[in-house]
Amino acid sequence: MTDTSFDTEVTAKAAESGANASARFRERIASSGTRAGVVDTERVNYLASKVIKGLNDIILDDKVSYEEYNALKAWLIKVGETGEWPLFLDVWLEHSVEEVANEHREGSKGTIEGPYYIEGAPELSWNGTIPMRDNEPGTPLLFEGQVRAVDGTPLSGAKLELWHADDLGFYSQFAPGLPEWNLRGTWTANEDGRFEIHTLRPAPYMIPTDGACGQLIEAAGWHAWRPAHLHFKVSAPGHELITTQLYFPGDPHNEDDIASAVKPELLLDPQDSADGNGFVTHYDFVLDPEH
Ligand code: MBD
Ligand code: FE
Repeated sequence: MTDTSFDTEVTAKAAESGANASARFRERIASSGTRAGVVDTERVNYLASKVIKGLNDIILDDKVSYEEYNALKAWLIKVGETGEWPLFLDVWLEHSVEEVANEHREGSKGTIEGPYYIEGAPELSWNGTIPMRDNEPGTPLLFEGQVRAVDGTPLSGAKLELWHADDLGFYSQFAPGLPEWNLRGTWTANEDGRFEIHTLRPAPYMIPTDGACGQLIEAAGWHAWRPAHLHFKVSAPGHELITTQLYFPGDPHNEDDIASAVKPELLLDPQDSADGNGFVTHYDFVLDPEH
């Protein structure tokens, strides 16, 4: 008998995950209570002028034709129609924003958040198992370690949020047919700042190919892959929250991540588990003090 339980995921479309990512981003901006999305007039004048001049310089230097200009226009319209602005921006620009934002850090390296984070994942104890389906495909992974301050003090009660794709590369709440919190959880470190996260080893991830981003990738002869990755947000009172991702050695896309988000410090070292069932890997998070 053929197992058809994952068919809904296979039909996930760029426009659906794009629409979800756009809606989630708008909600987060609206509920943040900050002035996120509002930038000083002087700064807008400076940056917008620079962007427009940069593009005009490219058009003049590279003698861009009407054919190319209209292809760009059609493509930009499609990015909006397929809801792929979050995907486009996070894949091709966020890594530089992150580099600027985290330049000052002395603790663990961060990297980009990407378009698929959702606040409020189920709370688990320091050694809990991530929410997953009964028949969830994938190899067990025990991810254990400690959260510390830069001076080495263990951060008792630190919070760790983890989200990752399933074995087919789909994120819950962005692809259809998955339980709401599938492969998303929030752990609270114990008295010693330690945690033991039980999850599955994620598979390499291909960004949707049937939307505007996929069209660009194909037209330019690029590839759509990100290496397998675990997304984390780690925080503790009085310390700067860190948003990061961790990767697996030997993944062919660690060297050519479409999102340019891999750093050598973010590679794990998974070992065969002592009980013969999957992998175990150790990683410590070091948080900078809040300034
Ligand atoms: C992802 O899963 C991701 O992490 C990023 C940065 C972009 C697209 C999909
Ligand atoms: Fe991701």
